[in-house]
Amino acid sequence: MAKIIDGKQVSANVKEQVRQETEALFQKYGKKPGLAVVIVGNDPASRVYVNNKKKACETVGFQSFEYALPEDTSQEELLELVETLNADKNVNGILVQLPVPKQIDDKAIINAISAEKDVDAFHPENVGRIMIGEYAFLPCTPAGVMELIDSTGTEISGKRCVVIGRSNIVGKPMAMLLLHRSGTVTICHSRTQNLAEITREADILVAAVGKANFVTGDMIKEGAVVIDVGMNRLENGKLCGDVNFAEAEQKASYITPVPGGVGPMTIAMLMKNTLTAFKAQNQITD
Ligand code: L34
Repeated sequence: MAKIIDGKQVSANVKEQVRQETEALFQKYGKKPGLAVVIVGNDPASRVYVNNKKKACETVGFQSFEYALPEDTSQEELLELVETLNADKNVNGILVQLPVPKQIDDKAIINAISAEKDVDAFHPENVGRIMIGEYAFLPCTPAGVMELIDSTGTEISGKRCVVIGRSNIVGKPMAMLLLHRSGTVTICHSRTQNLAEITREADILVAAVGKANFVTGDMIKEGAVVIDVGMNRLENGKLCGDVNFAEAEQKASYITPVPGGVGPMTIAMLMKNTLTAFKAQNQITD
């Protein structure tokens, strides 16, 4: 029976570290980090995530600025807001919650956010830095997954790591972070043949597919560490990951729940990135 990785606890530990450092820096410099979160439209899931981000800012002692824009906001209007936030000295981190409504090109928005304030690490400059291992911040979800794996004491070096999903936001950077830690990494996706054969080799399996209960027990190696990035809402309103938890917990050594696994870590790592951005923008090196 698998041990459950408590994402709430691990995220609380990360946030507590951020809180303490933030307080110490405030004592010394009289300034605190500021995070601007922009939400466009009325997606209820995005609303929940943005509220959780605001709450986390309070917990760690950051200033947070929320911009809730209507569903019919134009790309030009959003770009204008991003430019204003780029120039605002009180804003150290800018996050435009995705997805944005269809009249807005998310790439254009991401490109417009100044790379130093891009606490999601979605800007091409930051993505490129991750590829060469010289980064200021890591994308929040993959970075959170690394913390969760590390919380189990599992050695990554030399292990077979399989990532299911190849998105720019999770799958691709996830694979890169595991590679930086010397995992032997395979990325699987919708065109992968014999998927179960590949996933059954994984010592560390990360599911980022976006399909409820996609990973079944027979796809998991005995003793594997299973990380579920999925955040699927069932018809009954219940949240459900990409992994069939009841089956997987019979095989895995460690497994993350949904909710209470990767989601809270995404937010904790956002706090960490915002603190990093604040320090860099204020030339604080301690
Ligand atoms: N720009 N857009 C941008 N940055 C991000 O990092 C995100 N992401 C993803 C969606 N769009 C984004 C998030 O914030 C996913 N995501 C996210 C953040 C937090 C949670 C889930 C996804 C979260 O708090 N999850 C809780 C349950 C929340 C609920 O009840 O619905 C959990 O325990 O998993």
